[in-house]
Amino acid sequence: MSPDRNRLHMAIQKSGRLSDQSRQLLKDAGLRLAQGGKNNLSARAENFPLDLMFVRDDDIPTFVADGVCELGVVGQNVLEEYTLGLTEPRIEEVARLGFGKCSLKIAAPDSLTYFNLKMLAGQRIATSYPRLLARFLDNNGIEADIVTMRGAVELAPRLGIARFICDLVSTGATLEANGLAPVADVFDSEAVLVRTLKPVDGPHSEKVAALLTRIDGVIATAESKYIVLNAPEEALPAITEILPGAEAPTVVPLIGRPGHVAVQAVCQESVFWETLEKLKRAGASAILVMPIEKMMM
Ligand code: PRT
Ligand code: ZN
Repeated sequence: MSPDRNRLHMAIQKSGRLSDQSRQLLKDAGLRLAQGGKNNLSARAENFPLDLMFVRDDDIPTFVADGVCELGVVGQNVLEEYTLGLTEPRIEEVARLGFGKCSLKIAAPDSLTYFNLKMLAGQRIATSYPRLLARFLDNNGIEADIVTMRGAVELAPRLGIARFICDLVSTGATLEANGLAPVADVFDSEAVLVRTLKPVDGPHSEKVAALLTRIDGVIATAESKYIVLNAPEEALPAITEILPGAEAPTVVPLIGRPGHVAVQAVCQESVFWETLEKLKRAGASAILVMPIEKMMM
């Protein structure tokens, strides 16, 4: 790969749990990605000076820390494991992306009827995240033997490699299928946008800032809704209280209905049916909830 220095570079996972949503994020940010074959290592954005590099998730922190890519999308689990091995900061998290959620957990054989962290002392624990596990054990004053495996960690107890494991869990089905049960939470993770801490030159840093603003907009829009409703004036304090994450709603008088107003607000948190029911009970009527297509703060 010989990167074109007039363009930005972003590392995303080539194929795996984060690939589709990483690409979708960029599409939502208005980038048109050139169609390439599945085996392509990179792709150009046609309408923004950005090249995407498709790599293994484990390599993303290195690419970004080294400045080969100014930006990247990676799981906090992979980022933190990498960062714990550095002597000085070389990469920083700039935004949480809300997908790829999982949790690094310690699991024990499900035959175990009682568990206490102290029971880990002197035991062997298999994991692909030795630094995160070592920090957790350290924080809890426990000395145990960490067995590092690159994959198939859940097989370790059956193979007699370790009694306990420490692995990523999302639904818990893999643990269950292997006769294991979660006993302790080590680290919660989701996909994040990362940037290099290597100095980025002038014109480049403007492009980075422009892209980050767009991505911030996409993240804000994902949860946000525009709410319009009618209400008697005296119900306004209660209604403003209920509107999730709405600052300073717009209030306009309703012609022909004295004492009644229309309220408009951007809600930056999820709006559930329960929220609408509460609004109605507080006196609101004609409640409309609309998606927001684009937003720039
Ligand atoms: O080839 P490459 O190295 O890029 O991919 P990979 O196989 O290392 O990674 P991949 O695609 O499996 O995961 C990429 C990232 O997705 C991880 O680093 C996490 O940030 C995130 N993620 C979210 C997960 C999971 N959920 C997840 N459930 N990563 C892995 N798992 C695995 C887990 O290791 C276990 O084997 O899924 C199994 C457990 O799932 P449940 O649903 O049965 O609990
Ligand atoms: Zn990987």
